[in-house]
Amino acid sequence: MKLSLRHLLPVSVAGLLQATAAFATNPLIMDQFTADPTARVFEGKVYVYPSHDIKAPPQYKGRPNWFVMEDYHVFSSENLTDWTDHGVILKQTDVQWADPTAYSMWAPDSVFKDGKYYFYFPAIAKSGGFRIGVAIADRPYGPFKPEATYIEGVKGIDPAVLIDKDGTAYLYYSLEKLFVAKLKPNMLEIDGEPAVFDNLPKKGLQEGPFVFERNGIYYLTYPHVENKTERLEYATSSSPMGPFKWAGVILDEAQSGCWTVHHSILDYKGQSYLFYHDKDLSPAFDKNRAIRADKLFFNADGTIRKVIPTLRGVGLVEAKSEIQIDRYSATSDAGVAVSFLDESNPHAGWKTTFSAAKSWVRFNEVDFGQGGQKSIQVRARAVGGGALEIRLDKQDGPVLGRVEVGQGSDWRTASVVAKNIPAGVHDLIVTQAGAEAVEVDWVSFR
Ligand code: FUB
Repeated sequence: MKLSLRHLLPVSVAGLLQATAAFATNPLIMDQFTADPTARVFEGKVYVYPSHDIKAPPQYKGRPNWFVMEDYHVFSSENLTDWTDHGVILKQTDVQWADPTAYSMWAPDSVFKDGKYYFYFPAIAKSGGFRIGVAIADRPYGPFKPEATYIEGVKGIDPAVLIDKDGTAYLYYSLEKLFVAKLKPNMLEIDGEPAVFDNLPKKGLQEGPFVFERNGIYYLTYPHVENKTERLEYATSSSPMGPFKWAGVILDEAQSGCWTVHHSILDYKGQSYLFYHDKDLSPAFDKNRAIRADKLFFNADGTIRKVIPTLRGVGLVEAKSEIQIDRYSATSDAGVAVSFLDESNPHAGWKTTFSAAKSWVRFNEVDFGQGGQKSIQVRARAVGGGALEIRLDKQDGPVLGRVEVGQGSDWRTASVVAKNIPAGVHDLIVTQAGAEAVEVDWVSFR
């Protein structure tokens, strides 16, 4: 079970605390729905500014089965494993110009300039239509104070800001197509008229632009509906204002059928990452999404390699933690299934069911530290009684232990003496060792 501190606290206390939880795998945040992640490096840490999907409250009178969003949280991490939720940084009722009945706090961005953090967000204005506002803070986690009015001359959603090498800031946003406008040095007004990027694919919605510069190439990355749902594409230019030339696909349409795929791209400690979302916590309703991260790689010529989405994600997992093997790196061709532990509460996470002799799961990058852990603990159940074998690095790697799971329908924590536990980072292979099916919640080395 993947639980955060928030699950253990009364709501009033949780709202005040900076809750920390180890979410090295995808999705990154388990205790709430999150979408549209813009990741930035501030003060040496990764800060992720997502939007916040919620279930429609009774007072919501907008479009049914649509995005419902009333506020923003920000999450930070130094290691991409332990994420701190800094709580609500801005809510619709704080914004004078926004319609507080619209629940339309869609995809945001945050940038740092001259000692201040500028948070750009869309919302439906009291005067009608989507507008883009700015809120300002001294720290990346707020408190953010919204400006009294939206940015004049801009109508649309999904703001993203690039501050170029010469200090000039550009605002990108979308309204069916993608737009750019230069920002004045005050970061609050546009300088001149917005321009549309109209040489990108002519057919299908484009939104969620995210622009960055690398080795003199400007990359405009964006979701585009080429077929049925959004996929991530990119185009390149020698100028932040374009024209941008279509260059390829970064992420294919989600296999889950999630219609949107808002994203951002970040370099952190020598590695590039794609932050994006899917609907892991809400398979039947793709307006309740969950943010994810996977590694992204450039080719030597500056082109971007397609990202293969993973459950395993990007953070190292400590051996002593409750290792969620349902976020596996690979499995045998048959005999392994993943499902919610509690169908009525997806936030409680998943279980792995092994249903064939020798079926296996590989979970990469477990950090054993100095090694020498004494026991293997497995939270599991096996109606007919069963067993698991846990090996290191490969299917015929050293056996760390064989865990017998007693017969019964209750979840229990089985324990066995651990052997051969090495130091450092290794992959785990968990295999069904008996003939009977076994369900596993987590594995831990203590
Ligand atoms: O989250 C609401 C909207 O869905 C975003 O603004 C779009 O980019 C899409 O992800």
